[in-house]
Amino acid sequence: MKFHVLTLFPEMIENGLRTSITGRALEKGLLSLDTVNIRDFAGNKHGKVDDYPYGGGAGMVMQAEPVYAAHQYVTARAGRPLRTVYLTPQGRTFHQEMAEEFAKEEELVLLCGHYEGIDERVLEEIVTDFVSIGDYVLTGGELPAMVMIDTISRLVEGVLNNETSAEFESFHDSLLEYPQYSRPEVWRGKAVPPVLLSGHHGNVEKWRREQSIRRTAKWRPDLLEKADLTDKEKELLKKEKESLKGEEKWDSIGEKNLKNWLRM
Ligand code: 4GS
Repeated sequence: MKFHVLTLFPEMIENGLRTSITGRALEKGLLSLDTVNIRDFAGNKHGKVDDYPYGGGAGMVMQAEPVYAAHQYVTARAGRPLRTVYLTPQGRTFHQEMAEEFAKEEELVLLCGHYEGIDERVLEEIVTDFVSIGDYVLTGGELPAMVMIDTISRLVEGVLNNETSAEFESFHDSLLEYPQYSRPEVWRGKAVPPVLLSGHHGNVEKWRREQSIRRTAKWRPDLLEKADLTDKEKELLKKEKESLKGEEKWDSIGEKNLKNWLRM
């Protein structure tokens, strides 16, 4: 899959993505990353691409023409119109199913704004999808673009070591992941759940599935509505719900640790 990123900070995108799993996938040619510096399309020798907002107000606005020219350059090379995402708090909130949809595209353009945003007129001309990564204000669309590319990339065949591992993870079946443990067997007096050392694959799978359901009920009960549980699992859940009520939540675990750190 090919990602084209239109940005004033291409090095931010390059540094973020040519690392770790996405970095290896890019080297292998499973993914391709084309960062396009909007400043190269400034149309003036100073490379100026922003100006004051009409009507006044704080900050600067990215001008329409350099963004349009950069986008034209990318689509002309592709030889066809490309799905173009603009990262903005005004967009639809990004989620896993959206990533699955985008992963079907062969090429995707991501447009990153900086400063106070981009002249509305060019957005109306080129953007097919307005996407937000959450309700908070960032300095630019680069981090959101990287979040999207990272999420979409791991759905591309071959990017994860194990081709099947993406489908077993969080959100695929609307359940949270089960807890993970590694060596040593006992750490600070805390033992690894014995079933994981039993070598009984069936029991391990059963325990993990139960943990996923328990944890989802405890931390993200909203997700359970979408999960498809067997009748047996729904029974289990009913029983668990009572005992979950008395269980410690992250807030109180966090509070306890915070008091320790502060030596309270
Ligand atoms: C987001 C966000 C964002 C908004 C970009 C202020 C610079 C900034 N983009 N999801 N201008 N949250 N963008 O905060 O996508």
